[in-house]
Amino acid sequence: MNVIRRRGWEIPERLATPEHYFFNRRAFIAGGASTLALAPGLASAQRVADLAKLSDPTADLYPAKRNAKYTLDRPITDEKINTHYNNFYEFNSSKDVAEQAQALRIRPWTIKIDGMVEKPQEVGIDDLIRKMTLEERTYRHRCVEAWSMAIAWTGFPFAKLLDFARPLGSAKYVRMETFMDKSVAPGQRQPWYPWPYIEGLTMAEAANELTFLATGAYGHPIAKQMGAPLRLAVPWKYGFKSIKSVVRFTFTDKRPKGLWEALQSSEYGFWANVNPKVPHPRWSQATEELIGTGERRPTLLFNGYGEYVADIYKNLQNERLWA
Ligand SMILES: Nc1nc2c(c(=O)[nH]1)N[C@H]1C(S)=C(S)[C@@H](COP(=O)(O)O)O[C@H]1N2
Ligand SMILES: [Mo]
Repeated sequence: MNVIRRRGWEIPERLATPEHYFFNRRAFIAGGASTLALAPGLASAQRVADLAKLSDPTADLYPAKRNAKYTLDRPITDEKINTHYNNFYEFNSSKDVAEQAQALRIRPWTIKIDGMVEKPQEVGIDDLIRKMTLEERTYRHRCVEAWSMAIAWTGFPFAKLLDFARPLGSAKYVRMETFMDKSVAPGQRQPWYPWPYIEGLTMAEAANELTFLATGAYGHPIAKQMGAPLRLAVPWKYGFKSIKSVVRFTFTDKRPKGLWEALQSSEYGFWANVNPKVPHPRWSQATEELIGTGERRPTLLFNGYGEYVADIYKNLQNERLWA
């Protein structure tokens, strides 16, 4: 992400507080995997991943069977690269958030479902996951900053969440919200961002077969820096629509305003569909860099997913669909 409103005093987080001391203490307290916790070099990325796998109550559901329908035109991005190049502004505004994000506690984790639904409810993440059938899907991901990755997500279609949530016929949008906890997420102490992170979809977008809620990636529960324990994947839209670490789904008839739209509406809007012909106000969207390989490729309309989603936008040509 890239916003004009960067203040002179907004220093890169990696030059600021040594949060990893804080993280080490937490990982220790979290316990559960005490042999790992006692091992030297705990903070290494591999050990963090091992710890997550051991302590996740749904770890037995991975790896899930791959859905062969969704294929890629490029190799899956190496997991080490993907887990060390992330946008997660709750922690910091560099791509280097992996270590800080380990401070997030992802159990217990309650999802609230409210607004225009038959019955508002709260559900624990493990109960929700066990009501679903997990599958693996390979999707491309195109950030508005003109880089891309390819990921093997594990999760379930958003349509299954709709079955569970039972929204009323009068609901027009689903508004999603990320956790809010300044004590673990230093970025949330930066008051110029309109926290919490919000994103929204129309009901037609939410119900589209591509719209996916990821609980895992690379064959195991999803890494914290990628949005554990539940994140959205809408691969025909710019990456900022794919909200991480969701705690709430609200069904509404008002169009939700996302964090980036609230911050800079001249650059980031509601629809944010990928289109190589419509430049961002400050850079071209014609090509993208494949993270990890350095390769540049032409960007595809709807990020290559037009056959699934173009129909949604047929009668919306007067809307700002591409930013
Ligand atoms: N809560 C939250 N969700 C978020 C973001 C964020 O900063 N906070 N960044 C977005 C952006 S700009 C992108 S490109 C993707 C990055 O996902 P990744 O780190 O798994 O590649 O997450 C999106 N979802
Ligand atoms: Mo992004």
